[in-house]
Amino acid sequence: MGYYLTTAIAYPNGAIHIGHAYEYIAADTIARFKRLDNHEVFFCTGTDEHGLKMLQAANKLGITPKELADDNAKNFRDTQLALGSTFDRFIRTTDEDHYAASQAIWRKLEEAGDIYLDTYSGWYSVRDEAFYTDDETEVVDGVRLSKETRTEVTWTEEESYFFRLSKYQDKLLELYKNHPEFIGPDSRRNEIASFVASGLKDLSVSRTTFDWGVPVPGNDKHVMYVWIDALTNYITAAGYPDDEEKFAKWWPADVHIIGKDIIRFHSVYWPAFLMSAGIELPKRVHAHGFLFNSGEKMSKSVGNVVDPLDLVDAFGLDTLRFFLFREFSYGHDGSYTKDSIITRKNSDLANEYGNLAQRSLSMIQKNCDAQVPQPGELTEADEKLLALARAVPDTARRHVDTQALHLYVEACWKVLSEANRYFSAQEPWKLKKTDPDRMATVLWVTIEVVRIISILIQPVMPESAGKILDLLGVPAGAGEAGAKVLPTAVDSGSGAEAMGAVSASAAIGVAAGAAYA
Ligand code: ME8
Repeated sequence: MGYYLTTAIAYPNGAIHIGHAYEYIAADTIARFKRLDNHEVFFCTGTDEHGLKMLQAANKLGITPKELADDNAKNFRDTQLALGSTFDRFIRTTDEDHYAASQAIWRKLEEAGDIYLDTYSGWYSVRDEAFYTDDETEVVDGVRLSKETRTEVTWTEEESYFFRLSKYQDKLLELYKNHPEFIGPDSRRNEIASFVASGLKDLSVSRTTFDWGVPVPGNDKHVMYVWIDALTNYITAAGYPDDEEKFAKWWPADVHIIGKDIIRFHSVYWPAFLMSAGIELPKRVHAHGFLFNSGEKMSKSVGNVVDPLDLVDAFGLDTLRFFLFREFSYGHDGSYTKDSIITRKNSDLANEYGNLAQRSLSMIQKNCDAQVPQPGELTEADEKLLALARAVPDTARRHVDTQALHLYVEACWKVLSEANRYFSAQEPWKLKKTDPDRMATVLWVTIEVVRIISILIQPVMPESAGKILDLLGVPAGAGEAGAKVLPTAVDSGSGAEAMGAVSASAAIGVAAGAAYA
């Protein structure tokens, strides 16, 4: 089954920051989870290179916007790779196929009678690349700001094409009512529905005062409003308009992962454009919260922009990836400090996961000839723990499908906590002398749980979970029909026997612990 997911495409007008990384790592985790669960995945990300914001940033540096975009798009791409992102396409809105797709959708909107020429006068925020009405702005200390985003707006008056957004008000309200899953998390839906219900004005969709954009077909004086071309990236990547086979395979997208500040563009404008063009709507738009550094919004002027690779250097990639979903609800804002990362690393990773793996594996190494032990008859406590672990794949699937990544990780950690309690209560180190068969069973149950959770958590921590699976002798093959794929964890009745020898490395304990030391 195919699964198409996207991130927002970032403005490459500056450096990539931890807020961007939060989105990329989340999307990558979902992509990896879906692959593990035997879906064919298409994961698209990229950069949004047109518009006044890019032009102004380039002017300040004395370079062309294309030069600025080339430099920074490379940085965004390389950083995503360094964050472990497994995207299938990195789209740049200056790509040739994207010009073709943007012009094709424009013509569709025109054919539907939804584009007309008029004059725009109103407030424009370059920071947001958004238009605001008079009452959506206010003057503070002599500067006019958008009330919602607090960014400066400037008066703009020019000939412009308009899109008949007002025509889609009722259809959009119907969409939110009939497909409540279209906007996630649930809490965002009402906010959007009441914005639409309060009345939609037609949208200015072209500019004439600069030319850094996709030319409007048939009128070279105009370039498209940057959001028209930006949103279109999602269908360009899926093959629109020429590659019909590809488009049929991937579109509609399963989910657009975005931040909360751009939900209006994705859940109001984008579906309206698609309805007008007669193109199917994406199945879901999920907005995550904002990430703050020690409670402060990151900004270049405050000088607290955090380079995600600095955090990777300081804590390790898997720790960072894990921390983001263990610490915050994927939908709400979150504030982190270096101390909060260290605490999670020590308590959740080193203690609950690393130690459990290390203690059970080193006992097997020493006492069971480094072979997965044969379990004897299972007690109620054994059965209870195994049942808990075997229920997690379905729970995880459910949470990943609604992008509740924190609940997916939490479900895994609940089982690990339970397994730690079980291990302490069973005291296998004492059984060694009194009842070696029972010791073997306890060790088998424990590593069976470690195996299931390690398989499940690979999308979040590919390297560390992979290392533990290697120690368990679980063969690689995630994404194929190998033993690391998710369904194995479900039909795991005979799971541990299939593992074979645990790593014969004398460093077993060290290596298992080292994943989180
Ligand atoms: O909005 N925490 O680009 P962008 C979490 N080009 N997420 C954050 C964040 C933070 N502190 N700061 C930004 C744009 N983001 C448009 C998108 S899509 C067709 C066009 C998120 O570079 C933000 O919400 O300003 C968005 O999803 C993404 O990073 C890119 O932001």
